Amino acid sequence: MADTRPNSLDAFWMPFTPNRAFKADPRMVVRAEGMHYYAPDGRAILDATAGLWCVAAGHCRPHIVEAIRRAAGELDYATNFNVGSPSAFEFANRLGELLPDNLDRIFFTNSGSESADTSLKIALAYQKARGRAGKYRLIGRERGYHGTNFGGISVGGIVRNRMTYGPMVVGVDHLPHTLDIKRNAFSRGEPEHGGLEFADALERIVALHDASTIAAVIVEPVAGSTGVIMPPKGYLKRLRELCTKHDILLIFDEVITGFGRLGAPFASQYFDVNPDIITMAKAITNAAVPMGAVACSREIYDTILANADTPIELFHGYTTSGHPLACAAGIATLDVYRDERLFERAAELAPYWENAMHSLRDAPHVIDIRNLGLIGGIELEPRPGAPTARALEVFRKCFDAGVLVRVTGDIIAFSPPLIIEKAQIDQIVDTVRTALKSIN
Ligand code: PXG
Repeated sequence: MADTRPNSLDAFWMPFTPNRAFKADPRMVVRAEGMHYYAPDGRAILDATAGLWCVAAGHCRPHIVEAIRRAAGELDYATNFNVGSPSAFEFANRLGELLPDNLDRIFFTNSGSESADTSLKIALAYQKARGRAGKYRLIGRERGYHGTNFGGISVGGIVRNRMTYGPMVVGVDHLPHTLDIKRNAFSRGEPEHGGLEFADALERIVALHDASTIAAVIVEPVAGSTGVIMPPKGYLKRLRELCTKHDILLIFDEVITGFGRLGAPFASQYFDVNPDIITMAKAITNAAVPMGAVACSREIYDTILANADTPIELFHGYTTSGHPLACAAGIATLDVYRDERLFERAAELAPYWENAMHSLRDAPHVIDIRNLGLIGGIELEPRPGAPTARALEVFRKCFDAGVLVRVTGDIIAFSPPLIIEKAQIDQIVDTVRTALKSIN
């Protein structure tokens, strides 16, 4: 086997990673297939996180790999500024078939962060195009995660992602987050309490700023990155009602919930709530090539096109928007989802997954367990004086025992590929239980 050891770890500034700790004690993977990563020594590591919520069809799927290889040798790059390449049109059409009715006008980006910022810019452009330029405010949510660009961190609500970066985008306000462990601990699926009152907080924001100044509300249907927070029953429907009532656009950031995570193509369909804009990324190409997209209603697209006062209707885009390799990967990924019925499979496995997650209720340090679709979150009581230490120890112990989990704060998060087998769900639970028992 080729020598896969890098000669130095210094140059690569790793994202969202304690660089010093990692480089002192590195953890590497060099290969992946199906449900597993492989360490340099050949050890298999079960991927309980689908990479970072993105490898929904499992790793290195041959149909996707082949499509990328073919595209790379056929049309390596073409700009989509004024010159089209067929795969971008084909992929946009295919996405339109999966999305909720009428959300079939697709703008391509390269990541979830770019999708979030693109969606906010489209919301503002739409309000201006229809003669409501005064509607400029953007409403996010506490603990929200919409990537790391300036728009996304402005509407986002994770303090460490915001506090270093100055005033950010102005004219932003935030809804309260929906985590309520006191009332909803150990809920199975959508929590019972708080749906209407958390959503009705939008009425207070409207009362404060007036609806005539508000362009859009952006939320994750299920908040992932912050540590898996479910929408309580009725919450998203109520948000939709209020946005409609006040003529405010509703944006769902489906970067983690898109492509079957909840057992439907998008969370919008799972919750039967139609937003005006959906952002996506990650599993859009099974993460085999970076890509994101923003799906807009025809009303938004048509309004912006009809009211443009220059030939270019929207001054926005990326050199690699709709990149041929990404589109080829995306089309092949949708084939795999369809041919293997992976979204249905996620729905079928969800009850087993729920029982497995909640079987950890009596494990040490556990103060809450949350689940929906093939998402799980286990919240630990923080170690006094050392928040996040417990979860990090669990992460390391699980990795050493051959299971990759995610931790954020004192929450362990799970989002396995949709191809997971029941025995592998059992392996995850057993490994986490052993890890929890072994720490103090
Ligand atoms: N929106 C949402 C809802 C996300 O979850 C992004 C936007 C940004 O996507 P990009 O592709 O720019 O990273 C995300 C990303 C975690 C974790 O541990 C989650 C994300 C990224 C990194 C870690 O849960 N989500």
